[in-house]
Amino acid sequence: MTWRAEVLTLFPEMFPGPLGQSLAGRALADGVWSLRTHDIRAHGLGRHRAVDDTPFGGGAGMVMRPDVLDAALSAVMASVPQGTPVVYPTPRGRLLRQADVRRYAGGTGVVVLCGRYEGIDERLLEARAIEQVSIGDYVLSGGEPAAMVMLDACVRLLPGVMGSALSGEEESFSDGLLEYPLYTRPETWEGRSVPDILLSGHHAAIARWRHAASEMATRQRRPDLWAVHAGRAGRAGDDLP
Ligand code: 6GU
Repeated sequence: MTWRAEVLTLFPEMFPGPLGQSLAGRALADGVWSLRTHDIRAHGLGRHRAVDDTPFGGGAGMVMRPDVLDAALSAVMASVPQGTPVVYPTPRGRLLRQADVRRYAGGTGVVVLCGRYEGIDERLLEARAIEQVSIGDYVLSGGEPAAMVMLDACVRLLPGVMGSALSGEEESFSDGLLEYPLYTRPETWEGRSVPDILLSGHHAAIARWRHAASEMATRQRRPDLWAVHAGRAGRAGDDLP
């Protein structure tokens, strides 16, 4: 069955963008997944098809109207399998992790609601089952690039997409650690040699070296991941309300 991505956006022309290239693009052409965009403005109000208005309480920018977004979302939900998750990319969301990506990829697809301007009316998020997800602690001008990031992460996990099934099991986060460093030819470059162990042909010793290198990289670069791996803390953010 084709895994379905349904994207609600004010900028449908941004898609497929990078998702039309390389691994994801080939899988899209092969029918492993489908991508449909839905122009939120088609549900806009009045002669100007308004989708937003000024924020109650004052402040900069515009807020997307809940009635308009609900009309757009309802039209899409009528066409997707029951239980398809709706994801709203926002820096206010919980951080997207590989476990979430696996869950989305393991289902029938996702509906992604891309916001623009300052954001969307909170009541829509309360009234509908919408997962608010952030791709990192920085601010994007809209949800579309974040939607592409999420979809890329999902699509590469779909059956038959990755070049080698093994490369998925050995990558960063598959065991909660960063990936070990990689080397290829030439054996010496700018006076730097490849670690001898990797040329030894001793597969068990190589596996041990790589595991130790993964642990070292994780401890040094991502103490937050290391704490979880070592069982010394809950997941980051678990203590938030
Ligand atoms: Cl998921 N969306 C937007 N608009 N900005 C972000 C983000 C998401 N994650 C980080 N910044």
